[in-house]
Amino acid sequence: MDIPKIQWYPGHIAKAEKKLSEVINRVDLVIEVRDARIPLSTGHPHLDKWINNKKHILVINRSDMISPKTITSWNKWFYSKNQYPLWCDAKRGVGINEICQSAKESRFSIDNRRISRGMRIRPIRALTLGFPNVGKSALINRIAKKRVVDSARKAGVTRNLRWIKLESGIDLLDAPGVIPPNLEDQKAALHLALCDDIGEAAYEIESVAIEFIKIISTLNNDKNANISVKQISNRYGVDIKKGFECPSDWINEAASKHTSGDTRRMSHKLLEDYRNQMLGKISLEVPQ
Ligand SMILES: Nc1nc2c(ncn2[C@@H]2O[C@H](COP(=O)(O)OP(=O)(O)OP(=O)(O)O)[C@@H](O)[C@H]2O)c(=O)[nH]1
Ligand SMILES: [Mg+2]
Repeated sequence: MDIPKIQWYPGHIAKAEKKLSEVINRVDLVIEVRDARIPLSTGHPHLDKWINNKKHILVINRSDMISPKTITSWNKWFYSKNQYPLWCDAKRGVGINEICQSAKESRFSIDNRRISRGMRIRPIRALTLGFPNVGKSALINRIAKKRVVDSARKAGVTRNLRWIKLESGIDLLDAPGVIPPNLEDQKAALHLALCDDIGEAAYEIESVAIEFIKIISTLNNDKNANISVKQISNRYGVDIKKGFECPSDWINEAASKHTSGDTRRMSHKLLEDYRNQMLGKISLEVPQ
């Protein structure tokens, strides 16, 4: 891959990881949140260490951003690995009941274990864990049924650890997104950049836009990725298939139509349009 190296590990995340490591032993349940457009790249390489032998619920958020067909094929893929993700759209509140139900089941089994050991029952402690901007805080607000924590459209909104007490006997911990200090997998880093899961300061926008067009070109033959060449071409009045041949020429041509020839602004526009679903429900990763 010829894009400049993508690295992002802001100070607040380093601090948060340190604080997390201090409380992690007191946590009973980890609610892991991933991004449906990139369910593999948003799987944290150190997750097993965080979970240790705690209960674990895998939530794949932003289900509205990929097609139902892609979800079905991901489910087949996950089931074959004995993993059973719960899909949700935390923005609109879809799939939240199933997550609450699963958390309650975890609570019963933790309560029973404490009773069998002669221990007092207390609220269970659940941590929402995942990469920045995947929708952890939005999910907490949905579970709590009111806005209890900040949630907004950029990576790095949650800066501190914050406990939320729920009536259902569950204490939920909102934490900043975590990310490995070293983004060794640069393909995953590119996916994180495209989905706005890492800050823009971490990469050069034109190179990332060029890589985006190359990814679309590769995914174009995969039905699961749900690429609509027509929708993308019509939006900019420039055939995206030309971009498949030479991405930088496509950006130049689109820039001359839309951003007075400014290719940087055009690159930004293309990525923002993708993130705002103006190009359709495109999944950047598909099960292999
Ligand atoms: N389309 C869509 N948008 C979502 C969904 N969940 C969250 N969002 C939006 O994504 C943005 C980021 O959500 P947050 O809840 O702040 O994400 P976070 O994981 O807490 O981010 P950090 O605190 O930065 O780690 C917000 O603008 C949400 O409205 C979803 O399921 N679908
Ligand atoms: Mg947050």
